[in-house]
Amino acid sequence: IVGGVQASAGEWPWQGLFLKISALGARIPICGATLISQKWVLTAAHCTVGLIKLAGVVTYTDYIIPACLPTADISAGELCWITGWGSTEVSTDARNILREASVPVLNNTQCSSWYSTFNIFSTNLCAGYQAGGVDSCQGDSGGPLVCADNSSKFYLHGITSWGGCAELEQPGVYTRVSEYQNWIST
Ligand code: 4AZ
Repeated sequence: IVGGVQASAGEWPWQGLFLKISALGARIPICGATLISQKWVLTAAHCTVGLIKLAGVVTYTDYIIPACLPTADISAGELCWITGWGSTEVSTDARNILREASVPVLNNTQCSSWYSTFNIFSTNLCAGYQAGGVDSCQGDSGGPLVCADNSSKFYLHGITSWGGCAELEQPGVYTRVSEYQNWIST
């Protein structure tokens, strides 16, 4: 996360992390993930495959709580939260402490005009600022973009996917979770 702050313990209790165990036993962070039930985690397809079934059943605690799945699409202008252990600047390695930042949802037409050489599909959601400065980055992908409803309940609206890292007119591109509601729930 670029342009964010450290999260406090238990603030984002659905945040997951995929680690690779190297041949020498080192734990190497690969991607973020989001807990959506006692058995299932959502991540980005380029991390592994999108829906991961856990080997066991997770016991919820104050620090382990799933994010809700959205029941409606999110509107442009809504302020949401991105979290992860990814880079805090362009081309640096992942960090040890979870970080958070808030970013507004952009409309896809605006986002497409900035990403002129890439396709922005209706299954994408863009979030960030025209000037950049606040964004997800390398190592955050697969992790959540959550938005609170008016009773402060958090819904998973995006899965961190691709983009620049906090650069001018290159907002973060996320998977629009509301477009995958049927696939996730069946
Ligand atoms: C990455 O490389 C990455 N700002 C993830 C998200 C974004 C850029 C890069 C979006 O994992």
